[in-house]
Amino acid sequence: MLKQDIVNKILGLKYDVVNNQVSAFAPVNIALCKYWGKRDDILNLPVTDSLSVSLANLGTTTELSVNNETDQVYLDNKRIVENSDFFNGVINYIDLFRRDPKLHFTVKTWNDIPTKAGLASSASGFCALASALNTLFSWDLDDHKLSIIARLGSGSASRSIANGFVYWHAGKEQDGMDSYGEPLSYVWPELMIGIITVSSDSKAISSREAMACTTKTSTLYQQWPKRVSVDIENLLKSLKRRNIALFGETAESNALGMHATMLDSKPSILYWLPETVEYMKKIWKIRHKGIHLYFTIDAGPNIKLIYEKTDEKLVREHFPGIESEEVFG
Ligand code: 2P0
Repeated sequence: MLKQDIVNKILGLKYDVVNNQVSAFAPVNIALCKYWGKRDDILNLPVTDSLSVSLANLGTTTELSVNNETDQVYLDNKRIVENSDFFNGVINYIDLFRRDPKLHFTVKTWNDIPTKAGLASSASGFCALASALNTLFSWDLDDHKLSIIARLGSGSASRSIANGFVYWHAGKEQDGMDSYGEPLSYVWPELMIGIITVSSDSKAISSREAMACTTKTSTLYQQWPKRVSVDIENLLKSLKRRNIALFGETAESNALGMHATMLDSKPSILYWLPETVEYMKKIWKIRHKGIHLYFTIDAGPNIKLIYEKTDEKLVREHFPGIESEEVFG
């Protein structure tokens, strides 16, 4: 099945531009139980469910307008050259929705976080773009359909549709109509995420390639779906009781489990830098003193701290210069 089939199924074959210029924002989301491995790599359908938390104040803002000349893409106020990876990523996605070949688009996008540095900018980026298209064409999509449309850009974009906790159902259907992000109603006002940027360089190997290599070659990966079920159960339990120990331990261990499957790939994939490991050890040392400080790491070398507001002062003392975010701020 092709992306275009899903777009036609959701939107029909004909629609017109209703607004000439629109703007949309989508938050970054941090996976607490990771999406790692696809059951369909065209539609970005995952092997397992995943669960994330969005950072309400960090994300991507995208301005979309129509013009009659040529497609233009800007990132953080800089014009992106045609046929670069970024340009093609945006325009190939927009092509799924271009009914009139004479219609051209200007896409201006601003990220609050480094692009492609394992800080989930593709998630907020494609979700903001999907959301801007939704307004431009007045599709009036509900969360479920918007999540599916965003997923066609990037898998994790399916979870950037809302603030707070979002559960991405892997689904079983071949067309993926049952694979979407569902906002959860749990609120945890004390919860904090701290971002330690070890490096903002682009990663050498994309998540897509790394996932494909892991699912094909890692023996450990065979255990991954089973462990995800247990981790999700524990995360949901921890959310009900706002149990930071269970929450943090589960998220941290899930992230390390994901990286273990990558190390077990042939060839091995390792996103960490020496500083990443130093920070991990430092966090464990602080935790041994009884502080509820945990971390998660995505497909990059950067660290996201997980803790509660009561420990904000202590965290700032140990990690000066980190960017800390109130999840429900
Ligand atoms: C996640 N990551 O759950 C996992 C954890 C990275 C590590 O989703 O190929 O950019 O576009 O579906 O969404 C990053 O993968 O991959 C990701 P595609 P995506 O957040």
